[in-house]
Amino acid sequence: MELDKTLFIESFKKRLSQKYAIDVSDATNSELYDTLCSLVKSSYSVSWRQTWKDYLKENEKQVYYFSIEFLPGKLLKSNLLNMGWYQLVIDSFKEIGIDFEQVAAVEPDMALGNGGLGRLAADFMDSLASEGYPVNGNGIRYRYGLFKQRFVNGYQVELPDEWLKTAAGNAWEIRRASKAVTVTMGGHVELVQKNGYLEPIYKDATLIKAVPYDVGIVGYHNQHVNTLRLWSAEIPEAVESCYPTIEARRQIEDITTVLYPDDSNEAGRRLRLKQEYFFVSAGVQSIIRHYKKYHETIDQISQRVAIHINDTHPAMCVAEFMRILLDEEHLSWEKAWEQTVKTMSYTNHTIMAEALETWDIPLLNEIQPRILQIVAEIDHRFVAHLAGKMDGQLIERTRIISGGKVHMAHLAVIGSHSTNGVAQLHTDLLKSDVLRDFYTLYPERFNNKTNGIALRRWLQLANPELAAIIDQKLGRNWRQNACQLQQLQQYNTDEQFLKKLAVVKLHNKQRLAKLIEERTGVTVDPTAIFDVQIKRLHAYKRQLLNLLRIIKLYLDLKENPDLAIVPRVFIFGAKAAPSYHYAKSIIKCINETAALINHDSTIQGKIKVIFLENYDVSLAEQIIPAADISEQISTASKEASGTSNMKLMLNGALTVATLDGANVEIKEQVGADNIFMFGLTKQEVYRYYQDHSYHSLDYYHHNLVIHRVLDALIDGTIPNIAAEGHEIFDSLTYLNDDYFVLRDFEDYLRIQDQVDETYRDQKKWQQMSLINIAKACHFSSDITVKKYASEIWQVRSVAQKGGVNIGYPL
Ligand code: GLS
Repeated sequence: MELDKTLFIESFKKRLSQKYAIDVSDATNSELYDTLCSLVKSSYSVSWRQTWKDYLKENEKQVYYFSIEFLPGKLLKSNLLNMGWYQLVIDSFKEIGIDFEQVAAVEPDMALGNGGLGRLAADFMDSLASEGYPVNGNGIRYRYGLFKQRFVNGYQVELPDEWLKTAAGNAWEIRRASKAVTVTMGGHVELVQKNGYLEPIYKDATLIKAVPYDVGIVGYHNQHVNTLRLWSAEIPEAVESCYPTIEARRQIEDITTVLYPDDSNEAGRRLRLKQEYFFVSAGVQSIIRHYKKYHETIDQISQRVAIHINDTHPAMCVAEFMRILLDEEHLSWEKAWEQTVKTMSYTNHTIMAEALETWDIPLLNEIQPRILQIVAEIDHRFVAHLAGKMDGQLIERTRIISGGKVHMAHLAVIGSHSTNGVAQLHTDLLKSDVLRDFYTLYPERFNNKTNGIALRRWLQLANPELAAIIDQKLGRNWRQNACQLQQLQQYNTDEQFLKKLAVVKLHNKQRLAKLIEERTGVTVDPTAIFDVQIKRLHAYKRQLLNLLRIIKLYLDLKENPDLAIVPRVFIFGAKAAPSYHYAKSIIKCINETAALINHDSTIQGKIKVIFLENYDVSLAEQIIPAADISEQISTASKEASGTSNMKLMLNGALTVATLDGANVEIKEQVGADNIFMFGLTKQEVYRYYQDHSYHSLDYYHHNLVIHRVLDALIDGTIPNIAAEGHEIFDSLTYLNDDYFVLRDFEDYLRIQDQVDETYRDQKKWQQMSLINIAKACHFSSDITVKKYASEIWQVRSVAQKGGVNIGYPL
């Protein structure tokens, strides 16, 4: 049925009455939200079923994207946008006196990820559906999402995120008990000869019921709906009686209770390994079960199935796939291995040593002994195959099992046909350093896929005013085809348009200023530069470099309150892993510096420092459109790609950047004149590692500015940081400043002065901003996933692009 306002309002009221037996005027926001979700879901479910049927009918090759993290945030608005319902719902609600924003706010963020890695997976899911690719997500349905962050006396405190227990719960999921599988863990295994095969006999193993919860991923205007399947651990009915106590039950249910709150840091815990095996086994089993339903033989499965290993956490896919092909399907080792390698592909997301997972052999044996046997056999054959052909040391360095540990990245590279990095610089580093030996062995397997972002969420939804003025110039087709945003460049001298850009930015800043006032009580001036650093708190991301500059500015202003600087509001958003002590000390120092500066009237409010609590996807959507400056200041070589850099440029912020991760490609796109670059290069960083010539203490002793700023951390200038200030001081001086903060400090000051100077020329600023918006389309995840589809997975798009909106029925 054609959707119009009258029809929508009628259907909405009817559904509200059916579900809750009330009228609109009596309904709470939760009831309104639930009713709206119910309507939305029943509409897209028709397309969801159809998408699935089309895959079957066409015998499509399907991809399964395994990721231990998915970070979608809220889904209501993006579902409405993709269905073509967004404006209609807003207008309809207005007509019947409902505040849409308040209803949408009821939805809890689906925070099943820590940061960039999980958010990338969510943007990919959106783009894959929007481009009509047959790709399914496979992950874990954590009962608790990423912790909620509160500040108490400036310290980070972590509270549980009971997202499923909120009034709204997860409106989008469908529990599919009939699709449950059993995962076997623990115990012992023996191989016995049976009918000419080696059959594993498990003893004392634990059986776990894996129940899938499916979330529909709605494509943009194409009636294509993919599935994100999240697994939950339960006790199998058949063995319920074996778990008579709450404690015993908890052992099982805990597997999918918490998301490990680490980013680029390996949790290193037994439960984490159980989580990994649990979702890998559940996912792989259900893939093969499904495949067998429609195919008689399994020896060509790689022609119809691709499995993507997103970072090393799902690397056991390699061994689990082998286990099923060998133990259950009785393929020969050679045949099984050939199919496994052809099926698997792997993305590496970091070069941080602590994030390259390894597991102790006894631990893997305890979690799944059969998997260890298979990994050991893969390792054995790998070594045997190379012996005599390759340098012995190279073989030692690349094997999967060495030093008593299982190296997951090695398993992922050896067991797959493709390994990619997430920005050119990162991929180059994989080839030349981190995975160099593997690059020698398998050069053809390595490729780059620079990350991307979903423009729908990060522009159309997050910044509707900007999207509207773009419509005025380009029409609406860019919403379908991101590349068209490039055409904005031609308005670079259109003063009226540049002024409109400035007005939109001001409005966004006013909105953020209001939010800041509500949440922190601090008033900020929307005409000041909004200087934003939002990302996980990690030493390599160098929030400290930013803080040191803030302290310098403050000291300068104390000395000379009339100092002519452009007023700035420094805005931080960052969670630290609960066990990451140093990162938490940095949070405390930023908060205390903020308290000092924000309450010191002698500096006339020229600078303000705002650290917003609980940075998450929803907060990002409010901060990013209001940013003037995007701080991307990691030590060169450490940030694999970054994605907030792309989101911020898309919203017109100018980037202050080191030559790291995707910043390099951003610079290539916008040109050196439209970005503020500074700092060491990757080569310079590596040279320091080699010749050990960096002595940070010298900078403290010989650079008066650095001396003065660092002293402020320990001499009481900033109150309440006696311990944390010393900890940071020591790390930057006596412990030789691992991330070259002091080395890059002067250059950072230089570039920030240039920022001030540029901001004074508003026309120039807006022109630079415009170029950034126009060029951000190169980082659309629609483009990125197309490359994954054609170059790694070899799958085709099966949906017609809408062109004009193909309406979803009511
Ligand atoms: C990360 C990297 O640190 C980011 O640079 C990258 O953008 C992201 C997605 O590829 O992956 N790796 C990681 O473990 N967490 C990340 O955010």
